[in-house]
Amino acid sequence: MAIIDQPLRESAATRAASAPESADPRIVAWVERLALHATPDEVVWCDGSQPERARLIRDMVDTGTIVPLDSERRPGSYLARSNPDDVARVESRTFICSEKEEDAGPTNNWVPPAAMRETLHGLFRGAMRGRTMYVVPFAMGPVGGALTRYGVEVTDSPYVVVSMGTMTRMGAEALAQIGPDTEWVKCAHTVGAPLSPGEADVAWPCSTTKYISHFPESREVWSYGSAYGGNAILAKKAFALRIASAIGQDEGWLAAHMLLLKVTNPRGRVFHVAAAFPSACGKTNFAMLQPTIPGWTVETLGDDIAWIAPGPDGRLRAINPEAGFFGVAPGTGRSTNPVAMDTLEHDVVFTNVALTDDGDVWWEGVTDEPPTHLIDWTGQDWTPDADRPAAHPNSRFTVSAAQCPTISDDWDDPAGVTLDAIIFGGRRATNVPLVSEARSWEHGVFMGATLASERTAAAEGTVGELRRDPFAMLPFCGVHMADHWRLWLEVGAKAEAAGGAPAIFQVNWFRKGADGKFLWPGFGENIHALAWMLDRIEGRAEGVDSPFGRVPAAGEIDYAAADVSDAQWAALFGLDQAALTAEADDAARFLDSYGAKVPDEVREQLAVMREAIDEL
Ligand code: GTP
Ligand code: SPV
Ligand code: MN
Repeated sequence: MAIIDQPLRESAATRAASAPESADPRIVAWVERLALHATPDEVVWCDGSQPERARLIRDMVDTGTIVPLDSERRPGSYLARSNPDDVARVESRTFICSEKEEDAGPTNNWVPPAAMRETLHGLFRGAMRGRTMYVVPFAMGPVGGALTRYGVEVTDSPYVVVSMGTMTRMGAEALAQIGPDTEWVKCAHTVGAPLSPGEADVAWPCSTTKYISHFPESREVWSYGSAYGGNAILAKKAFALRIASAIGQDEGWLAAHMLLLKVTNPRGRVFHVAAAFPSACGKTNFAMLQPTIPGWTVETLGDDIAWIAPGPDGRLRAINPEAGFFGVAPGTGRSTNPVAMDTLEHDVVFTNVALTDDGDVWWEGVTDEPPTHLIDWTGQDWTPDADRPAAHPNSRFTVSAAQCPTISDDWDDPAGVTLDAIIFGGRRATNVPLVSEARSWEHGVFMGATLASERTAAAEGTVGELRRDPFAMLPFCGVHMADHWRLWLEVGAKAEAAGGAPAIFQVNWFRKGADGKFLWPGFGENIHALAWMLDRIEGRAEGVDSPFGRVPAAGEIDYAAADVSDAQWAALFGLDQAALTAEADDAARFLDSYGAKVPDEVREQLAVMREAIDEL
């Protein structure tokens, strides 16, 4: 072994030493150490150029990791099929390794950092043998921007490199920004599938052992064994939410699992809105909303993550730290999300969707009727009589934000945009009304803290089961969740003192009738709820009180225009005292599960809600 390893190690170290001139010595040293330990065949520093991307894509086509799609139907686009055991985030294998357990909180898997480092050290030893180690410098946010942060991901997956190239500002420009005083996040990733000399590779290398480990204090992420999405594209959930939520605690800003959009009303007034919905609950769709009410325009700034910080005037400003969309394919179609369909016409990497006989992609919901024959996401023949979906429910597209037709001019403004409204929402078959407005910032924080949703395919677990997903951050909070709530209270209080915090609302597009069908048509019709929220901000709508805050008064939303009947409308706002009491009891148990750190302000809001329920 040692004899084989020796020359490889030397070549790896030599290449690491030949890092770009602009590379900070700390990065070079870190890469060198990692290369000596993980023993890749070679080390490649990525510059983010088009030729580099083309080379990586060619290599992946050669190894079968991706399949080129028909160049007339879908120019510049590819299909990747993952290992069937590597299809979503693995929350049970995601760890927060803060020094103190109380800083991770009861809803994160905590492992003492020293123990996790030892485990990872063992796993990473020789893990990249037979592979190339890519060094991927990246910026989260516009390069040079005030809220922008930097990181370096080291990975042995070309699929991850190409994904990082789409999802972040990746390459030489980002690297040049990391100087001796720049804080940068270390992201180490391996698929955990070393190759022996002469051993043939597989299309999607990964391991049955998986560790997605975060060290909030030292701003590090170490990911082993998966190449899928948030497990491996470490700029995204690992850095921009888990590590960023820890940085935000130290610096007084908020990392949020939120889309960002700009909306212009018929009178020309512009609003910026951030919305938190749990995974696979409609962020991408809402960010690309095509209003059905004439005179309203919605533009897209981001579809998954927002960083929110006090601006120079004290009001809250937000940026989308990402540069692309890693969006859910199933359910995306011309009738639901035409903007996404336009965005996906070229230069897309699809993962785990089905392949048509003419070299294009297909997934459930893209057309009403499936083609008569497909190759499904596992590579098997598929016909409409098959009793399994052709595309995996968590199949996704990776595409540059810049090619979205509704992308807003200010989506990459380094200063960010001033926020007017914040929305929380989840999938709730019962209880939660279509739309309501928080009575205060504290009430809004309570709405976020007690947010619940039925599970989706975006992570392992039983689809449909109700779980609390505070701030849509349950799987993404790198700190104790109640500390996250405390920070929200503090940041809001400061913004209010400085001239105004955004108004907070709650929505639910997913309430069902007795027949089990959605009561609300959703998608483009969601503008009715959004317009009401912004009318409230402008003082053009009054609303009426309810246990959930202000809800639309009669006549304030023209639901008939959305083809919703009076009975459906009533059901969308139906209040069942017994069910709401049970809901409040559940919320109380949920808050208790976070112990003494739960802010009094949040508990007080539950008491207010209970009183309102008792009075029904
Ligand atoms: P992540 O990328 O996992 O964070 O998901 P997301 O929150 O961006 O969710 P996305 O917009 O991709 O939507 C997920 C699923 O919900 C898709 O199948 C959509 O078609 C569906 N969906 C989105 N908006 C609506 C809506 O207003 N009504 C209904 N019924 N379904 C919706
Ligand atoms: C989510 O699950 O919320 C996603 C997909 O946006 S992933 O990047 O895999 O986390
Ligand atoms: Mn998401």
